[in-house]
Amino acid sequence: MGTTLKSALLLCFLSAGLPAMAAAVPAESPQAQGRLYGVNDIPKHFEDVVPGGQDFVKRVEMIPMRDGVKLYTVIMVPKGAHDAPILLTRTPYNADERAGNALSPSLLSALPLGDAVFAQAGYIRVYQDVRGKYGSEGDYVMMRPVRGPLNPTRVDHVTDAWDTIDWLVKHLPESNGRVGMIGSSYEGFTAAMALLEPHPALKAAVPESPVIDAYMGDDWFHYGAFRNLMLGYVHMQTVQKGPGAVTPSDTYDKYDEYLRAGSTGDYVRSRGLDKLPFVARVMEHPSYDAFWQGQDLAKLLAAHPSPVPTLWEQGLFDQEDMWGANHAWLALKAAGHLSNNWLVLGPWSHSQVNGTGYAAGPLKWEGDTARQYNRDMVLPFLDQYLRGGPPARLARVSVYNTGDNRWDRFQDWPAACERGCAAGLKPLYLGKDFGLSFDAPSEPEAGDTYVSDPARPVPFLPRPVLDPFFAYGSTYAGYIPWSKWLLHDQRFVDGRPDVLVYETPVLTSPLRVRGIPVADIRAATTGTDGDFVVKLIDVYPPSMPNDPSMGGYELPIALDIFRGRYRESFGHPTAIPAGEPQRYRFDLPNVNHVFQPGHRVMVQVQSTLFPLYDRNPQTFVPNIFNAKAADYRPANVTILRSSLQPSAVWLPVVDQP
Ligand code: PG9
Repeated sequence: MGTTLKSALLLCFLSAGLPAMAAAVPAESPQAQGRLYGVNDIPKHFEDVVPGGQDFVKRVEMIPMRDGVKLYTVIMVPKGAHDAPILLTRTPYNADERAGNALSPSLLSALPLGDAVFAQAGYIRVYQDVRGKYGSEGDYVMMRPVRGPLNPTRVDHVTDAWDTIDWLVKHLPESNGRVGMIGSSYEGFTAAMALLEPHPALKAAVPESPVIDAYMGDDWFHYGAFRNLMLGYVHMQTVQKGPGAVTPSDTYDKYDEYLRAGSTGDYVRSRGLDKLPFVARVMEHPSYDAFWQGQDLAKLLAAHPSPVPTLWEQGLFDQEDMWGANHAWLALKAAGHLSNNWLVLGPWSHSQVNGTGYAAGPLKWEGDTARQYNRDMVLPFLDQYLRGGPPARLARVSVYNTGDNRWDRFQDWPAACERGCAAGLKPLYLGKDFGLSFDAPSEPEAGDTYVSDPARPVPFLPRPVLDPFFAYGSTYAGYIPWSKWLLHDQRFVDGRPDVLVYETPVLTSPLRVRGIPVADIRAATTGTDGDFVVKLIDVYPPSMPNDPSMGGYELPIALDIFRGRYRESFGHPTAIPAGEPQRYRFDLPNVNHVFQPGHRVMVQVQSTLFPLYDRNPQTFVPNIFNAKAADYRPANVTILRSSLQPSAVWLPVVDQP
C-alpha cells in the first residue's frame, strides 16, 4: 500500500471513528472534558487534595498601608483557633516561601523548623513581604531608613508594621488581639524598626541577629572596611522584584575575580552594578557620615525607647550581623531601659536559630541549642506577653559558654569591662619572640615588621572562595564554608610572612573570658593608610585523642578588621602619617569562653582579609572605592610592643566558673 493511500485511510478512520467514540463516553469523564485529546493538559484551575485534610488554613491578604500600597501577607491559622496570639515576620525573602509548604497536612510540618514551637503552641503565624518585594506593591528600598532626612516619603518599616498589626487585630477573629514580631537578620531589622513607634497591640518582639548598624559591624562594613561579598546579595535582592540571579562571573574563585578587577569600584563598574541604586548610594558614603549615622538603629531605639518587652538574640559566630542585637541592647542599657530588654548570645552562625544548633564549625554543643533557645526562652517569653502565661524567668542575659558547653545566666553583660563591671579588662601583651604575656613589656623599643602587599592579600578562607550568596534566599542553602568561616582553623595562614602570630606558653590552669575583648594595637606603617585585622585564637593541644581532627586546631573565638584612616573619627578619615606610631583600638566580638589547660592563647595580626573585605590601597585616597591601580602599594607595617608603645588584646578575664 502506498503512503498516500495509507494516510487517506487513516484520516478516513479518524474522521469517521472519533465522533462515534466520543458519543459513547459519559459527559463527566475526563475524556469528555477534553483531557484525553484536549488542547491543553494544564487545567484552568486545579486544587490539590491533601489526603486526610489539613489542620490549618492558609489565607493570603493584600493588606493596605496608609499610602494605599498593599502588602502581600500570608496568614497561617490553626483550624479551630480562638484567642490565639499572632506572630508576625516582615520579610524581603518571599513570604510565600517563608511560610513553608502550604500543602502539608499540619502547620507543624508546613512552617520552617524554627517555627516548630510556635506551631505546636497554636500561634497564628504571619509572614509579610516588605513593600516592593515579591507579592507586595510599592517601591523597594534596601533597609529603608526611618522617615526623615534619609526617607522623604510618608512610610517606613515603622508605619508598615503599625498598619499591618492594626489590620491583623481587626481582621483575624481567631486572634486574642496580641501580636509579637520575630525575625532574623533583615527580618530582625524590620522587627526592631517596629519598636520605634509600636502599635499598642504589639506586645513582644524578638529581633534575631538584626541589622542595627550596617557600617560598624553588620552587613555592609566593619569599622570602615567594606564587605565586598555583600555585593552579590545586593545583586540578588535588587535586580528584580522576585528572586534575583547570581552576579554574572567568569571566575570561580572570588579571590581571583576581585583581585583582577582592581578597586571595588572597578569591580562594580565593570559589571554594571553601579546602575543598582543601593550600590551607587553605598559607594558615595564610604565613611560614617550622616547617611550611616542616621540609620544607626541602636541610637534611634535608645532615643525612642519602647515599652514592648524585647528579647534580643545574637549569634556568637555570626558571619553577617555580629553587631546588631548586642549593641542595641547595650545602647538601651546605657540609656537606662533594661527593665523590658533581654539579651541572648548563643553559639550560632548567622540565623542558625532558624535551624538546628548541635554544632558550630568544629564545635559540638550539649544538644540542640537552637531548639533550647526557641523552646526554653522564646516561647515562654512570647507566651508570657502574648497570652498571659506564667513568667518566663529569663535571665537578663543568657550567654552560651563555649568553653564549658552550657548556658550561663547573668544579671548584666559584659561580665568584665573597662569601667562599671565586677571585673576589669586585663591586657594580654604582644611580647618578644612572638610571645603573649599579662606582664607589660620592658624594652623601650621593640616591634615586629611585615610587608603588607595589596597584590597578595591574606585570604579569609582557603581558596577557592565562592560567592556566599549563590543560593541565598528563603532556603539559604548558601555556601557552607561561608557560614563557618569565623571558626575556620587559622593554620592555613599562620605561616605567611604577612601574618604575625603571638602565643602564650601552654596554659596550666583555665583562663575564663566573659565579655568584649578589645584590640589595642600600636603600629607604624610606611603607607598613609592601612587596615588592621586582629584575631583572638584558642590553640588546641597538638594531639586530641578523643577528637583527633582538633589536634592543633587554631580556633578563632573573636576577630575583626579596622580601617586605619578612621582611627581618630569614623566620620572624618585622616591619612596615617607614614612612619609615625599610631594607636588602633577597637572592640572585638563577644566571648564567653574558657581556654582550657593544655591549650594556648594566640593572637594573629595582619592587614588584609580578602576578598570578604575590600583591599586598602595603603595610600590615602579620598574614596577607596575609586582607588587607582597606582594607589595600591606594599607597605612595611611594624607592630610595636615596647614599654612605651605596647600592643595588647584586653581580655575580659573572670575568676568564677
Ligand atoms: N544578612 C542579610 C542581610 C540583611 C540586611 C541587609 C543585607 C543582608 C540577611 O540575612 O538578611
